Amino acid sequence: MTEAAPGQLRDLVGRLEALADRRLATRPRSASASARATQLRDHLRGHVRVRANSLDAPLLVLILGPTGAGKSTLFNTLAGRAASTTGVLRPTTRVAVVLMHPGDREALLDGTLVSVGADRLQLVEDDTIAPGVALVDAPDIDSIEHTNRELADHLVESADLCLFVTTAIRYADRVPWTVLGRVRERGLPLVVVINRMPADEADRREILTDIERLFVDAGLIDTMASGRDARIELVGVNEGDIELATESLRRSAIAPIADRIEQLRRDREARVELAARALAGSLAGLGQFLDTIADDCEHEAIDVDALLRTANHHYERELISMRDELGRGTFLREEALRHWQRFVGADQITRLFSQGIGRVRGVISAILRPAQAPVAEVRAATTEDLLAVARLHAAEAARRTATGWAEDSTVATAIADDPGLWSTSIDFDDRLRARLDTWINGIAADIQVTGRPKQLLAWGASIGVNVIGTGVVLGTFIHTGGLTGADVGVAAATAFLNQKLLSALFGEAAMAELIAHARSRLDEALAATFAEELARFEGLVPDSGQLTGLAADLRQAAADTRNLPSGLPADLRTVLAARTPAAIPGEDEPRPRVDRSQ
Ligand SMILES: Nc1nc2c(ncn2[C@@H]2O[C@H](COP(=O)(O)OP(=O)(O)O)[C@@H](O)[C@H]2O)c(=O)[nH]1
Ligand SMILES: [Mg+2]
Repeated sequence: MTEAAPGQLRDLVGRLEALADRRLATRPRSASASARATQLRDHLRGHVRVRANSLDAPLLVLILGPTGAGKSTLFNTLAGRAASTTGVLRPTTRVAVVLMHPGDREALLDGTLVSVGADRLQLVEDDTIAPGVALVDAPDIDSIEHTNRELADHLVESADLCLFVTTAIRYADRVPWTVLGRVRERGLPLVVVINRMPADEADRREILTDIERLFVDAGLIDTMASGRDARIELVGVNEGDIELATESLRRSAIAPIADRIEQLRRDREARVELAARALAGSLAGLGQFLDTIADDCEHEAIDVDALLRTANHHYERELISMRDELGRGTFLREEALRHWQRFVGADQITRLFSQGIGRVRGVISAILRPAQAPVAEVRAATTEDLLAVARLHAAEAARRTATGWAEDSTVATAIADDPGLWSTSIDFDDRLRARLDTWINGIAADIQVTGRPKQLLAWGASIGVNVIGTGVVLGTFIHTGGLTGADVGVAAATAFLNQKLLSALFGEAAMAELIAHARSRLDEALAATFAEELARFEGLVPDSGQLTGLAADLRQAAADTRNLPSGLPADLRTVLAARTPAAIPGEDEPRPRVDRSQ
């Protein structure tokens, strides 16, 4: 035994709680994965933390089972009063009814019950019972109301002992194995109470044998058959007469259970032993549970990657097909091209070009009349036409991505709930327009840089940087090399003249460089806008790297949990029990054995 053991456990619990919170923050994608994450958090907070702090904190004995099994009747009988509503009208128990000594109230509300909402608790305080054991009547685990089942599940995570109530009449179709599976998984000590047993000895034996067989089939047997320390015990309770005033049975009818509770109330050592057993069960189950949650995270990371690949694929494909379309210049409206063609194709210029570029440079500025250049018109038309093409392609990518994602159950709801995801986002035009403005201004800046060493600034000033810039803008889309035989007409003619003009001003190489630079910056602007569109989808799923990182941390924690000193709960028993003065009268009395055939 080491004093360090409880500290080591508490440190681990802190780490595990942080992992549970991280897992919940990733919004688990399936109902079962989500339930596991919630169970881990509830279990750590409501049980492991509480027990790591004290094995002496009040025990939580949970009465659990399907509707109509007689849980509330059992509870009332143990409480000695009609504390919990019983009856055939369902559902009757919507809250957790807690019978406790007033002295245990604070420890329970700050510990085991800390995360159960006050509105879900009905506290029944009784100062005539001994402190140390709280008895809880849970809502039905098969309640049609989701919040009732949720509360019952929550209590399973906190309890130290589960009294699972079923009836001799309908046990076969009334044992909800999922809950018992979790009880087993988290190592919660379990007593199965078979209510309303017939008086006939042979009938009783038959029922018990049959129930035992069901537990074998459900894989719960290995913990059942091993005798005195078995985690599952079967206890039969005879059919009794209901006392209407107290909605309960005669106490003698439930003697085996009443004796067990009484024993725990009387004997501190028995309580500490049960608390240690519950904690040991928890610690034994945690490693596997953490690994399962790590599996969940890894599976999700794979699913998320697949979804992201689909989305990326559609946006990339549309971006490529849009680039292709832009490179052919066919998206530009003819009207604007015609105006530009008239401007750069003035008779004299065409004639000058035919005389050789070197000689025309000096006179171009004299011939071109910047005031007549349809700069604003071409610029506006180009921007609008570009926007229209981009919008079409982005909308197509969105539609294809949404269609694909709608097939995936984990994001289907998010996709269905947001009609905006099926098209471009509302501010698509604004964002792209702003980028295109920046792009065009960037071209003007490029021209000034390119023009300086060639002493073109003076020309630029007289022709107008904006005019030349418009030529470069158009040159990005229409160029003789990119036009095929089919694309004759105004685009081809304009491309030819536009190129002549630009190469006359800058020379072939500098012109090509200007245009290449403009094209790549346009690509960036479009890609950035598409990336923002894609981000709307990416925002719907957790980051897959975050999920794999979390999985790795969970696996490490699982290993650390397995590496806890094996005798730790016993160590805790010694360390924690040593802190509190014992001396509750009667604690040395032998513990009565519960007879399985009762
Ligand atoms: N006659 C008789 N009725 C019982 C017995 N146990 C439970 N009941 C009745 O069965 C019904 C359901 O019991 P209740 O305690 O409300 O079940 P719960 O839904 O599990 O809480 C009630 O009408 C009880 O009076 C019993 O041993 N004998
Ligand atoms: Mg009830």
